[in-house]
Amino acid sequence: MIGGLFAKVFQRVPSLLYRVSLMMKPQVVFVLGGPGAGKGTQCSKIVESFNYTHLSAGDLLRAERAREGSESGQLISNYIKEGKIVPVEITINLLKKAMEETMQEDAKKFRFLIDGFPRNEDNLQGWKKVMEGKADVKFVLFFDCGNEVCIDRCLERGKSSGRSDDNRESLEKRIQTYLQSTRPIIDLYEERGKVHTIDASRCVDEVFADVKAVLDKEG
Ligand code: UP5
Ligand code: MG
Repeated sequence: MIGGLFAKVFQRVPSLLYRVSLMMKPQVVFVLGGPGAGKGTQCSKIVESFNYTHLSAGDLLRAERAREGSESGQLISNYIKEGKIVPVEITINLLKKAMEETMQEDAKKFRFLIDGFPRNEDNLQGWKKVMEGKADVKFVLFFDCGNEVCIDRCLERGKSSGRSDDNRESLEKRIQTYLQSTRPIIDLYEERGKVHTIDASRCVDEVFADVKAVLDKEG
């Protein structure tokens, strides 16, 4: 009787372990789009309704820039102002650390929105090198928005954001970087059938209605 019970429990251990190990593997949605397309705004709304943790690569870099004793602070500062993409070694370490810390705090928090990354080929290679096999990229949420709308939104925000790159000069560079380096990455995922494109030029709630429909379907 007791032997039978043990046998049953032990039979289930491998499947339980398998399920736990699946649970522990981070599930990632890359959130991409031009500067000011509304990535951060929509990620905040997603977090309110779905079990995701929002990690903005730009926010992590800005925090590292401000951290006392940071060896990369000055480099990050220059890159951001010039709208250039910071070398991936810096960004990937910040993302990995943030993911690990989140999951160490609460193992159930294994779903991540990675906002503003990967932005170029270097980012993609860095992700592959460090994270391939350790995290699953489910799909890309692409906030598609015209350049003029993007610029206007950032300039408007620039009146109060204090961001060193919310000015016309930096914005023109950010848009160029986006078109030349980030769009090809989105296209690459598109070819693999992994992109959900959202028309981000509409008002916040209309955009979110489409985002919600995607997440309801994809989980
Ligand atoms: N707003 C938002 N949605 C709106 C809507 N539907 N209608 C009207 N207004 C809307 O929104 C921008 C502004 O628009 C806000 O005022 C908002 O209220 C309004 P936000 O949600 O902040 O847009 P987002 O797409 O997040 O814009 P952000 O400026 O953050 O995008 P970027 O991609 O340019 O900035 P990020 O912080 O990701 O990166 C900054 C820099 O960091 C990069 O240029 C680069 O130098 C560096 N970086 C790297 O080097 N590597 C990385 O991996 C990431 C960043
Ligand atoms: Mg943002």
